[in-house]
Amino acid sequence: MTETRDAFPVQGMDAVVFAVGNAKQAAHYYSTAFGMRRVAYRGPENGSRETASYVLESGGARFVFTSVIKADTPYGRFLDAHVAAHGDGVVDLAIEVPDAHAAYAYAIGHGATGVEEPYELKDEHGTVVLAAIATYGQTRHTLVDRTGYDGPYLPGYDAAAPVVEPPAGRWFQAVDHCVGNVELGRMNEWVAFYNQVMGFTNMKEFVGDDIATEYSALMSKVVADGSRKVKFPLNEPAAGKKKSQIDEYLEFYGGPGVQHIALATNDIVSTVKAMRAAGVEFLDTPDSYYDTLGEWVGDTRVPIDTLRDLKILADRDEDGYLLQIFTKPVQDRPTVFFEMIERHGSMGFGKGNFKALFEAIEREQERRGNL
Ligand code: TYF
Ligand code: FE
Repeated sequence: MTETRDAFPVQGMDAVVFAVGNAKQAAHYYSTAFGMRRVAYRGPENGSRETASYVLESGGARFVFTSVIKADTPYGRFLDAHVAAHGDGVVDLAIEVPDAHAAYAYAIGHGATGVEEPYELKDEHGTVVLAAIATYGQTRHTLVDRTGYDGPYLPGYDAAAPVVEPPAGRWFQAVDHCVGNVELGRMNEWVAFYNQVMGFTNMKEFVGDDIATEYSALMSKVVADGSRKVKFPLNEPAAGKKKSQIDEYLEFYGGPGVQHIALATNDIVSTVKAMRAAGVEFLDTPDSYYDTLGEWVGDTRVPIDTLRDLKILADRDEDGYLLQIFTKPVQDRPTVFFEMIERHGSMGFGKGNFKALFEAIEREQERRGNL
C-alpha cells in the first residue's frame, strides 16, 4: 500500500492538557490573565473523586487543567508523579482525528509506543473515541475522535460557567504551534518519530548549526501535518559558550517536555495590552531592535512605535509578515511559557527575531543565575 499524507489525517489540536498542583487556581489565572472562558468541569461534585479538571476555551483553543485530589488509579498516580517531577506542565498534546482506531493503529504500526488502547467514553451527549501514544519525556498525544459527540468537552464532564466574566472580544482564537524541548543530540530522532508515526513533514524553517553556534545555543526543526494545522517545533540544546536555554529547561523540568505554546491572535496589540494589565510578564526587547526594524520588515498593520511600546517583535519572509511576543515562564520553574502570534501570510516562526529573542531569554537566565 502506498502511503500518502492522508495516511494520518488530523483535524487540528484538540486540547493542551496541563497537570498542575492546583487546577482551581490555574483556571482562575488563565481566565483573568489570558481571557479564557471556562466551559466544562469534572471533579468530586460530578463523579470524579480522584481528579479535578477545568476546561477553558478561547475560540478554537482549548486548555484543560487537571489536579489530583487523591490518587486512586494508575492514571492518578501518574499525574501526581508528573507534577512532583516536572512542576506544573503539559502532560498531553491531544490531537483531534476523524478515526481514533485508525490513527492509533497507524501510529503503533509505524513504531509508536501505546499508552492507551482505543476506548470509548459515552454519556447523554454521545460517544467519544480516544487512544493515546507516548512522545518525548512523559508527554503523550491523546487521539480524539469526537464526531459522535455534542457535549461541552468529553463524556463525564458537565458544562460550567466562566470563572469570571470573560472579556468582550477573545484575546486569541487558536493554538498556533506547540514546541518540545528534547535532549542534546535527539532532535532528529524526534523529527523522524513524527515523520514515521504521524506522517508529518518538515517545514522549511529550522535553526541549524550555523545559527546555533553564533548566538542561539539551540537547534530546532519543525514538523507539521499535511494541512499545517498541527505544527510541532522540536528544540535540542546546542553546545555553545554558555549554558543553553534548553539545558536550563531540561534541568528544571527534569527532562524533555513542552517548552512553549503559541497562541494565534487577530489583534496582538489589544491582547498584549490586556494581558499586561492583568499582570502577565513578557520578555523585554531593547529599543535598538526597533531603531532598525522598519528598514527590513517594511510596512506592518501596527506602527513601529506601538510595537516598541509593547515590546512586540516583527518578522517578514517571502509569504508575508508576523508579529509575535513571548511571555516569561508562567510558573516559578523556568520552564513553560507562551507566545502570542499574529500572522499576515508568513508561515514562519520568527527566524529574523531569533537573535533578539534568544538574547532576551539569556538576560532572564542570567537574572536567575542559570547562565
Ligand atoms: O517556535 C519557534 O520556533 C519560535 C522561536 O526557545 C523560538 O517561537 C524557538 C525556541 C525558543 C523560543 C522561541
Ligand atoms: Fe514559537
